Amino acid sequence: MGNIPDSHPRKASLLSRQRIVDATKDGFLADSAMIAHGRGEAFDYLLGEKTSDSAKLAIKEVAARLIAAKKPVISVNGNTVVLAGKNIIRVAAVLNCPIEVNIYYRTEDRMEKLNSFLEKQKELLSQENSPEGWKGDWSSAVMSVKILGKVGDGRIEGLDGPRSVCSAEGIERADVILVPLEDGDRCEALVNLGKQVLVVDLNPLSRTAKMATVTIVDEISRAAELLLEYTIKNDQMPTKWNNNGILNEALEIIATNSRTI
Ligand code: PTJ
Repeated sequence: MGNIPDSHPRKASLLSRQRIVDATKDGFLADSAMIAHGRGEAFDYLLGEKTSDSAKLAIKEVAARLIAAKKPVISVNGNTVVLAGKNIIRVAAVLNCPIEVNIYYRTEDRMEKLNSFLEKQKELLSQENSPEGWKGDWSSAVMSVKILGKVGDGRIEGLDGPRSVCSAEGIERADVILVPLEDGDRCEALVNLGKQVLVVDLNPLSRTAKMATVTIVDEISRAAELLLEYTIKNDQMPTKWNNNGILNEALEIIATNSRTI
């Protein structure tokens, strides 16, 4: 995969696909991770494989709400860690908020692997220069990001079985949760608990996209990069957000692109 020329129009997509393939072999991902990724790819293709202006507005809104939150948390699953783990850690460092590994297909082995992967990434990122526009001690900001989730001492009321398990210090007590690639039931349960649920989902028709407080209809690695930029910029307060409006705009883009393909 290293030999895809930069000029290849779908280079980013092919590299992401390979990351998913490699991480599956290494046991980081759920068996159905490729199916989920493929569904995402199909929607991304229809969206033109770029971040729309309305998705940019949603990313800005998410940045503002995470900054204004009292107890924010970023919940990550396997696909998110593999595709956007580095920028998610950078965002958490800027926000000074924890990351919780919370996976749909929970096994001790995957929890352990994802957790130690993020801890290793933290060490690497702590050696890098601080991101553009950020001032302060980057190394200590990165190393202070707590990776939660191994201890499942919290519960999400309204869900049964392993899906209800979470960290008491993370999701259970959070007022604002950023949770990319969320599933519909859990999104609904978290909203019912009075939490703000901020999601990233390429499918504007998914139950998650419709249930969430703010939906970013964009690919997670692109969205995470912009979220980092906007979180550092910190130039906006949360607004009175019309999430249905943003979903309709995504559907309009798909409709327009479908006519011109
Ligand atoms: O790591 P686990 O055990 O938590 O499992 C993670 C997956 C993603 C396998 C699990 O949550 C799952 O099965 O998800 P779904 O129900 O298939 O939903 C995935 C949603 O994410 C779909 O609506 C996809 O369109 C969307 N999606 C997939 N890839 C991306 C994406 N959205 C943004 N960026 C992507 N790269």
